[in-house]
Formats: sequence, C-alpha cells, structure tokens
Amino acid sequence: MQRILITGAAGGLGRVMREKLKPLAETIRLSDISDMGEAGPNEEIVRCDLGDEAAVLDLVEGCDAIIHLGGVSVEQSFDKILNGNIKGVYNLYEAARAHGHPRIVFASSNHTIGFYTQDQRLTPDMPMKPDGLYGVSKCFGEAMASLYHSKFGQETAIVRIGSCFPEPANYRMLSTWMSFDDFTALIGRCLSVPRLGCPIIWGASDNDRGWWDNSAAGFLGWRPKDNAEVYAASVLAKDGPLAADDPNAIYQGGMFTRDPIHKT
Ligand code: NAI
Ligand code: 15L
Repeated sequence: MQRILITGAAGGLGRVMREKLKPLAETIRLSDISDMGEAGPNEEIVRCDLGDEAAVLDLVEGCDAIIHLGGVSVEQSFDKILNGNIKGVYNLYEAARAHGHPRIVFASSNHTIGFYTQDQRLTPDMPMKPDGLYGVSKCFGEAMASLYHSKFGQETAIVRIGSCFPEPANYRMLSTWMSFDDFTALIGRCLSVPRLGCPIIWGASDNDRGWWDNSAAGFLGWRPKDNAEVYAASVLAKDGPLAADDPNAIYQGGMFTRDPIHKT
C-alpha cells in the first residue's frame, strides 16, 4: 500500500501501531488532536479534530486504508463523546466516501456488549447490550460501518476490542485481553484479504477464559497466537478472588457497567 492513515496516533494503541504497521505501507499518515511529536522517516503528521468535517475530508485524501483508533476511549460526558465518536465517525465515513472508499479498520469495543454476563458465550450476531454512553457511541460506529457497506460497498473490519494492553491487568482481562502482536496480525489480515465485507470481529487473543466465538471471522485466516492464561497466576495473586457482587466478576464490560451518566 502507498499510504495508511492511523487516527488516534497519540494514544496508547496509536503509539504502538505507529511502529508496528510501518511494514504495511510506504507512508504512514498519523493523526490526532494531541501532540504526536516529529514525523519520522516515511511518516506524515496531521493534527486534526475528528469533529471537524472539512479537516477530516482533507485528512483522508490519498489514503489506501484507515486504522481508526481516534476518539474518546472511556466513559465520559455525552458532549465529549458526541464530538469525537459520533460526529467523528460520520466525518470519517463521509470522507472515505468522497475519496474512493479506502478500507477501514474500526476500533469498536467490548463495551457495545458490556451488559452480557460472563457466563454467556457471544457470537457477533447477538443484540448489542452497551454498558454506557461510550459503548453506545461504538454501537453508532458499527451501525455507520454497516450503513456505508450496504449503501456504498464501503468495507470495514469492525473490531470489538477487548482489552489491548501490554499484559492483562486484572481478573476480567484474563478473558478480554488482546496482545499487541495479535492486533497487528489482525490488521494485516483485514487489509490483505481479497474481500473483506463488513464483519464484526472479536478483538481478543486465544484466551482459555475467552467468551467470544470468532468462527464467523474464520475467512480472514487470522489465528491469534497469544493467551492471557500465561499471566493468570500473577494476575490472580494480585486480583482475586473477587467478591460475588464485583462487576468485574459478573459483567463482560466489568466496571463500565457501574459508571454514572457523566454530566461534564
Ligand atoms: P486512547 O484514549 O489512548 O487514544 C485515543 C486517541 O484519540 C487519543 O490520543 C486522543 O487524543 C484521540 N482523540 C480523542 N478525541 C479526538 C478527536 N475529537 N479528534 C482527534 N483525536 C481524538 O485509547 P486507546 O487505548 O489507544 O484506544 C484506541 C481505540 O481503540 C479507541 O477508539 C478505543 O475506543 C478503542 N478501544 C481500545 C481498547 C483498549 O483496550 N485499548 C479496547 C476497546 C476499544
Ligand atoms: C475499552 O473500550 C477502553 O477503550 C479501554 O481503555 C479498556 O477499558 C477496555 O475497553 C476494557 O474493557 O478493558
């Protein structure tokens, strides 16, 4: 590919993907509302608010694929979520429509289904059960991906990421964790498979304690290699056993189910 755009490039995942996705394109265009430092070799830096329609239109021009990581990534007030995650996603899909439909990898979240309990095994066709306004905004993003696929043929990999961090940090993440390497490999498959469509993919490693059935995404040929169980002994020594009424032991979305509706 000539140019891949990474939004949210100043964030936790964006900083990791800035390095790991280098081999996939001649140029990586990096964008965020926050500082991303200096452009390195084969990098372009574009500071941009996803809520700014004209700026996003310019941002997407000339890109062959978009890794959309930008936006609010935790529970916040509706106003904050509205700009980055609702207007931002609309602006991104409109820009992609104007510029030849570059393939999109959309960082959705397990918080679209956070109110399912941990004894439930989920397939992607099951109804959403968001656990907050942040989760609702990711449901909106998934709906936009579906709409633009049905109406315009826009291809998107909707990746419902569990917990993508260097290591699983608590009991719940023994089920939801996805390693950086597994996410990198997933992005590679999403960009190289001849026909992507608009699948919902569970973004999790091959965890023994996983809750999500990814067989519908088998056509991608993605086989996660890591397993949170490697960390189980050390995690459980710090974070267990949990009380029976602890949201981290009951709900797939964990503590997000307890968040209030923030007003500011
Ligand atoms: P993060 O919060 O570290 O990074 C998000 C980035 O988006 C930040 O650098 C922020 O400045 C930028 N951003 C926020 N509002 C913006 C706006 N209006 N315009 C432009 N940029 C804006 O989050 P992280 O962990 O890197 O996650 C990346 C994506 O993956 C997010 O969309 C998040 O919702 C999603 N995700 C991440 C998970 C994880 O475990 N890290 C789990 C599930 C979903
Ligand atoms: C998410 O959607 C968040 O962006 C991330 O910060 C974690 O909280 C993750 O979910 C999780 O559920 O562990």
